[in-house]
Amino acid sequence: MSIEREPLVTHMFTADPSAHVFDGKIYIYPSHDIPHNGEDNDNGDEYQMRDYHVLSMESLDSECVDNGLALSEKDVPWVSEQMWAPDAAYKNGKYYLYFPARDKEGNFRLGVAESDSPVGPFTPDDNYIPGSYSIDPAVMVEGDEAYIYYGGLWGGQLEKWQTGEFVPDAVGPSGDEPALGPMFAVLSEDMKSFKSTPQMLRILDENGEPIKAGDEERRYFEAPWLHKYNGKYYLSYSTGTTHYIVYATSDSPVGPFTYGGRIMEPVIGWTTHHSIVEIGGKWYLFYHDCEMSGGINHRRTVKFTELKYNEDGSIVTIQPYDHK
Ligand code: FUB
Repeated sequence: MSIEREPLVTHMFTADPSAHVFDGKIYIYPSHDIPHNGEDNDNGDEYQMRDYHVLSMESLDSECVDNGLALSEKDVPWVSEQMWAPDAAYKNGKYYLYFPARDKEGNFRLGVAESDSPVGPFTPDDNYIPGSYSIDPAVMVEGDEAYIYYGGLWGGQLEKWQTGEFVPDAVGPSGDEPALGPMFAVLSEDMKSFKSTPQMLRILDENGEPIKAGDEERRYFEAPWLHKYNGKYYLSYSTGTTHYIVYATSDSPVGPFTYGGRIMEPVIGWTTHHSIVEIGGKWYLFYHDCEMSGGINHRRTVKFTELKYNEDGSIVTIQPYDHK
């Protein structure tokens, strides 16, 4: 029986799934949502995660296994709280877990941890990646290079770093001003620092103009993901306030990207966050929603569904509940 569009695990709440195929097996790196009765706010204070568990599947028809504790907040010296959406990468014979969390000053930073196994346990570096800030790291390894993409608005603090320094009361652009984009850097050979100065990716509209901050149906909010299909780079992300997963394409992993369309309509719950991966010659979207918790924003559940392309490379929009 297919578990497509069903919760991958039900014994804990999981979100923000970054899926990969390592050595022929499927691994999913999710956030681990913790149930509590606190209020939701625009700062994301309800997302109180403290550790990571890696999920794995032999195939998309098989049981999804929770491989236990992979990394805990208490083992990372620089972290104060809120271990948000992670990603993982394989390079140099090692597995690397990238994760955002608040440092001791309350600023989100990106950390890295290493393991010989894709399911951990992971050993973290003592400090965050120098020069990193904000949330939602996504790493793409291509040949000898590894690229990291990251950044999210509001609770993710991206708009507070526009000067390169943290400005607590800074607000993002609005109206016709160009929207902020995700940040991007090349990773060092050891995968633990930035080799290039981080830059903001540009996302353009059909006329080659930057997507505007007021264009909330298309502008970047959080949750970047990069994948390559038929020689093109696809940057996909969440639009946040309008709750879409959308994409933009480029001939280069560093852009500029041109807006392409919508991948998924809103799911139950405020956030939407995904990854895209090829498994056995087909493409899949891993995502989360709050259906299992009856719509509680910080009690999310990871699912997957097939993602299809049209002949021209555009992506067919997914209606998350049209199978019900
Ligand atoms: O899980 C906490 C935050 O919610 C993530 O970092 C965002 O992408 C959103 O899914």
